[in-house]
Formats: sequence, structure tokens, C-alpha cells
Amino acid sequence: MGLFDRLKEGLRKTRDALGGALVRIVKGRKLDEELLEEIEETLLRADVGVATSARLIDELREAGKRGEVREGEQVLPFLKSHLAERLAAGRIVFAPEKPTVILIVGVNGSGKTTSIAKLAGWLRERGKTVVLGAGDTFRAAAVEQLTIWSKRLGIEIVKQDTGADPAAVAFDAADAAVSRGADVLIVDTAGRLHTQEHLMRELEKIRRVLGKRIPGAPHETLLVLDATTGQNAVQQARRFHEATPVTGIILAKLDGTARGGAVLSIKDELDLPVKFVGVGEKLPDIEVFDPVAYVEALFS
Ligand SMILES: Nc1nc2c(ncn2[C@@H]2O[C@H](COP(=O)(O)OP(=O)(O)OP(=O)(O)O)[C@@H](O)[C@H]2O)c(=O)[nH]1
Ligand SMILES: [Mg+2]
Repeated sequence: MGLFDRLKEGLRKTRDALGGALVRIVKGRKLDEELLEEIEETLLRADVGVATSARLIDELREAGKRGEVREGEQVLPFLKSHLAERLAAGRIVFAPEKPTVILIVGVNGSGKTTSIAKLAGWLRERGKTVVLGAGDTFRAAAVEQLTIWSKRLGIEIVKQDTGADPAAVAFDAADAAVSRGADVLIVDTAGRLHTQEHLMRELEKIRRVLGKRIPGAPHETLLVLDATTGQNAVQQARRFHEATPVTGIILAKLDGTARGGAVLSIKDELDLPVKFVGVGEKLPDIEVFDPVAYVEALFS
């Protein structure tokens, strides 16, 4: 399957809830207040979010007044172009000197470890050498899970026993990445809530230690969000970002949810770029976030 087809397939449920539903609603209609209301309801049902939906409806109403959009059939092309515009895409910013250090954070079960494996595979395919740091020392299973992925990918993992200080693992991993001349170090962390102060302090310690060993590290702190939680994920991200600096988002589990509309409000709500989306549990199921392709997949 090509990239776009995989994205389309991953977004199937959201596409049904959003693009599919809109196509049915607008067919043969004139753009009037009644139609605007139905469109807004559809946006909300797909978890686009209250503020973003209201803004889109306002823009659509204004376009109606200008005569730019009269018929229902013109609604989708209008929404497509306006949505793509307001989505912020981001790329991984590589450090001027290797290794680039990517710290992965997020709440329990959001998809961090799986996303790390997928990201590592993605980087390797692009000729980058990767080292993994098993910074989730909380559960034995967490280290095992990452170890299995590292074997499957044939890349090095730095780990310690369960219960070890995650900052110590991070330091070792940074050391290994430097001495191996790796291009990228990706550090896993245990799931945490922004309200768990000791765990947030632990995160700060990990950051400090990484920065001590590698100037400017972590260069990227990617927050992994579970797309199946829709608007909750967006609110959670806001609070997480207030508690610790985040440079971008990986939106995981977009497949199997009809709530993928939430991504459309991330820019409005957070002003953080979505850097990758996860559309499945297998290694190829990660894609660089491309707003135009995303919107196209949502409405095609
Ligand atoms: N369908 C689907 N499942 C995913 C995706 N990403 C992760 N998962 C699944 O979500 C579950 C949790 O993923 P993990 O990667 O272990 O999540 P985590 O954030 O590391 O979890 P903790 O370490 O326990 O906090 C696993 O069953 C993954 O297979 C995705 O993009 N699509
Ligand atoms: Mg994990």
C-alpha cells in the first residue's frame, strides 16, 4: 500500500464520520443557516472541537455572504482548503551535530513505546543510525517491549534493571549514542500525568542529564497522544505542555477511531506542530504529518 492509501485506510472511521457525513448532508442543498447548523453538528461529532468548529462555520458563513460558497457542493472544497491551511505540520529538527536526541513523553498507554519503534524504523529507512534508551524503568514489561522492538529492528538499546533511575539510563544511552556516533537517540519514558509532580520532576531530571551529556539535548520532546480520546487528548496536551516543554506531537492510534477530527483543532488549541501520525501497530504504520494529504484523506 502506498503512503496515502495507508493514511486513507487509517482514517477510515473518521472519514466516514466527517467527510462521508458531510457529503451526504450538503448534497443538493443551498448554503443557509440550517445547513450551517448541520455542518457544525457533524464537525462536533467528529471531535473537531467547539472553538474550531465555530470558527470554520463563521468562515463558511462569511464565504456565503461574499457569494464564494452558494451550493452545498462547494462546502467541502472550501473546508478542505481552510483546514489544510490551519494545520501546522512539523518535521523533526535534527541537531547540527549528531546525535539528535528525541525524548518521548505522554500519559499511560498513549502509544509511546510503539511510536518509538515505528519512528526508529522510519529513521533507519532514511539512512539514520538509531540508539534507543529504555527510560521506562517502572515496569519490567516496558523494558522487554522495547527490547523486542530493538531486536526486530536490529538496533542498539541501552537499558538497566527495572526500578533503576531513568535519568541514569538516559545518561548511559546518551553516552552510548555519542560513542557509537549514532545519528539519533530516542529515549522512552514511563507514562505520566502532568499532575504527578514527582514524575514531572523525574522528567526534568532526565532532560537535565541529557543536556549535560549532549549540548542542547533533548532537541525534540515529542508528546504522544492517543487519538481515540479525541478532544480529551487535546486538553491533556495543553496541560502537559504547560508542565514541561514539548516541541511536537505524535498522534497515535488514528486508525480505529472516528475522533480523528481532533487533530484539526490542535493548532488552534495548542500551537504545537503534529510531526507524525500513527495509523496502526506495525512498523510501517507511521507517517510524517502532511496537512494537505491528511485533509484530502479525510474528505476523499
Ligand atoms: N491501532 C493502533 N494501536 C496502537 C498504535 N500505537 C500504539 N498502539 C497500541 O496501543 C497500545 C499501547 O501502546 P504502547 O506503545 O505500549 O503505549 P505506551 O504509551 O508506551 O504505554 P505505557 O508505557 O504503558 O505508558 C499497544 O497495544 C499498542 O499496540 C496505533 O497507531 N494504532
Ligand atoms: Mg511504553
